[in-house]
Amino acid sequence: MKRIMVTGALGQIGSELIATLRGRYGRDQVVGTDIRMPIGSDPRATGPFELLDVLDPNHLTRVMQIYDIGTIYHLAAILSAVGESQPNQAWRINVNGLYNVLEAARYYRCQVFFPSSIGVFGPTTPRDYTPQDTVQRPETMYGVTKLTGELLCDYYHRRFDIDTRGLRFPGLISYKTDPGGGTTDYAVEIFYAAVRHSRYTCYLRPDTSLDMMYMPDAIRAMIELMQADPARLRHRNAFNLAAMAFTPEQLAAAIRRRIADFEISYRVDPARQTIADSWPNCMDDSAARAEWGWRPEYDLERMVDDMLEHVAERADEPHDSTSRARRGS
Ligand code: NAD
Ligand code: AKB
Repeated sequence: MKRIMVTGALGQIGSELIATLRGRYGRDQVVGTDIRMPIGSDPRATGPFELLDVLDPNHLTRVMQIYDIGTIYHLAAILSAVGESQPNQAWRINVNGLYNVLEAARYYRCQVFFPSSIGVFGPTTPRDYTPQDTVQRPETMYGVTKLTGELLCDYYHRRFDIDTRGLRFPGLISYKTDPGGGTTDYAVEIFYAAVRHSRYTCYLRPDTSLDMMYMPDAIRAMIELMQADPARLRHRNAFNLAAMAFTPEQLAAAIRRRIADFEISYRVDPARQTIADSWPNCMDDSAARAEWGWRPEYDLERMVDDMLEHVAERADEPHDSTSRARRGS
């Protein structure tokens, strides 16, 4: 069996994806790659791992040849908040990096997974139950790069018959690896702040509704889409994907039902608020449900129970609850 390669494997999604893929297909079948290396007893180091910059096409193809890669989960990217402060870098990594991956996939005839985002929509898109096929005029560099990615993946499928598939992820919530500088990171930070200090200062307005998803659903969705019968896929790049939509005040209320003295206050960051205001309140994911049987397992209540349990277990570990967006790393 040809091997699977994951780019950006040390990020929020990649860290959990390589563990799941290795559990399913075997440790040596999954090659993690990133511009950083896992260190010490990091579980992500238990299996093949290569230092790889997706902006280096020669190194990319060499790694693919050495490991006989048949499938690429291309996760390396810059997220929305960091992307707005470094638009040039966001374009280079998100677009040129994807282009290098698609060219390599064309050469080695690989299947490619591309993660798109709710960021591909903009203020002129219908905000409620955003349709699968609708207006896409994003106003962030992140959105521009993700929309370009969707189009490039469609093109490589149509023109070169590459099996490209993609999902428009909502904000992802997880406890194993910190989020990487997005607009939705508050929905992770809030749990650490609640468990440690019983209070959180949120950078979005209390009524800002956004789609969110718990990481186990996101990982399952990626693998299910990649295994789906291609004859049933009308959209490929990329499917709207939904599980729950909530505002900061609704999430805070759900946490308060479990931590009675939890308090939330608000100090709005205009940059991230502007991004959030341009994204949908909630998406219609009926195409994913119809074409490959998508069903989320975690709603708000179940996600909050699970997050609080696991974040409490990690309460003694060092953790910087400010997101990478604010830290700029
Ligand atoms: P992340 O920021 O946590 O991880 C990205 C990884 O890419 C990092 O480990 C980083 O070191 C690596 N990277 C950066 N530049 C690189 C380069 N030039 N070459 C190789 N690796 C490089 O991101 P994530 O949250 O894991 O997101 C993965 C993908 O999913 C991204 O494309 C993102 O746009 C998309 N996505 C994420 C979310 C979310 O909420 N996490 C939502 C929608 C879409
Ligand atoms: C971000 O906020 O940038 C990501 C995303 C929704 O794409 N979480």
